[in-house]
This record gives sequence, C-alpha cells and structure tokens, in this order.
Amino acid sequence: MKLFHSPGSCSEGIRFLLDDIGVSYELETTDLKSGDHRSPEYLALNPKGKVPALMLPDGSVLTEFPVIAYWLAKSFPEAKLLPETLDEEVRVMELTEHIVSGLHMRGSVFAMLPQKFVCDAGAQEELQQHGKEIVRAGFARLEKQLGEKDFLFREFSIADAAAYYLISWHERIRVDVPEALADYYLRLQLRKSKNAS
Ligand SMILES: N[C@@H](CCC(=O)N[C@@H](CS)C(=O)NCC(=O)O)C(=O)O
Repeated sequence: MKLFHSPGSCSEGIRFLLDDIGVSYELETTDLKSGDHRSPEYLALNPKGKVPALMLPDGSVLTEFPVIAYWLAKSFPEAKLLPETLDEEVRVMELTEHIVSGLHMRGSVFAMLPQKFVCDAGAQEELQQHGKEIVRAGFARLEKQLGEKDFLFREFSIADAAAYYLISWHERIRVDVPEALADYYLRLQLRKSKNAS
C-alpha cells in the first residue's frame, strides 16, 4: 500500500491508523504547500486533488477519509478499529462522518481558509468566525461523547483517528480545546508516537 500524505493535514489520521495496524506501507509525501496535489501526476491518481489517497495492493486508489478508514478497519479486523456489532459500528461511522464532513469541511476549512470561498475581507472574517463556532460546538459534542472513557467509543476506533487530526488544528484556528478533550488528545498523541513508523 502507498499513502499519499501531506504533513499536518487530515492524512495524518490515516497514517495514524496504518501505524496502529502495524502493516507495512509506503509513504509518499504530497506536499499541499508546494502544490504537489495539483501536479498532473497526482491528478492522474486522484482527480479530486486531495489527500489522503491510499493506493491499494492491487494498484487502485481509494479516497475520502471515512472510506479509507473503513476499508482499513475491514481489511485488518485483528486491529479492532471498529466494534463487532452493526449497531455499534454505525455509531462509529456516524461520528467519523460528522468529524470529516461537518467539523473539518464545514468548520476548520472555513476557519483556516476563508479566502478560498469569499473575496471580501469582512465576509472572510464572518466565515472564519462561523467556522470557529462550528469547531467549538463540535469539540463540546466530542467531549460529551468521550465522557469518562479513554476513547470516543469503548475501544480505540477510526473515529479517534479523525478526532486526532481535527484537534491537532486547534492552534492554527485559535479554538480552545476543553480540558477533557485536551487530555484525550495527549493520549492519542502518545499512542500515535508509540506506533509511528
Ligand atoms: N472529503 C475529503 C477531504 C480531504 C481534504 O479536504 N483534504 C485536504 C487536506 S486536509 C486537501 O487535500 N486539500 C487540498 C485542496 O483542497 O486543495 C476526505 O474525506 O478525504
């Protein structure tokens, strides 16, 4: 497998999962700052021009964080990245999807890159504040879901890998992390660094 990855981006979450599984894979840096994701070579692999993308052993390319994470969880069941029952599994998928499509795409992106969406400086400021509000409310929701547990669900799951990258952006977007979530983030960082390839 080969992971197309940009340091500090959401592909950190997929890297987390691959290292957690302990499977060997190639890491191909597709640096967003240098515009590698817009090169003809990369667009031929992923016409959407985004990371993460995972090249599977058969040479095909899988995109979209929740889908890649789901594929990894199902392909490596021994890693137990999803619960066993369907009813519990869909709850993990529900939260993973919310983190990526809701909090990341409709929150952090607006807070980090308002200029991608509107030209006017006042409108950019408004959009940025709106994005920060979405993330702030999302953090409160994640804290509630966490409760007294070590992870969002009973065991570490793909939702934690999504939460990991989302929380990692808190300084960039200047949104405070509630205390329990900050402790949880430290736990995730520790787990990630233990398994890092
Ligand atoms: N819906 C996609 C979102 C991926 C995404 O937005 N990736 C960002 C990095 S965190 C990216 O590649 N941005 C480059 C761009 O939009 O030009 C997914 O779930 O993987």
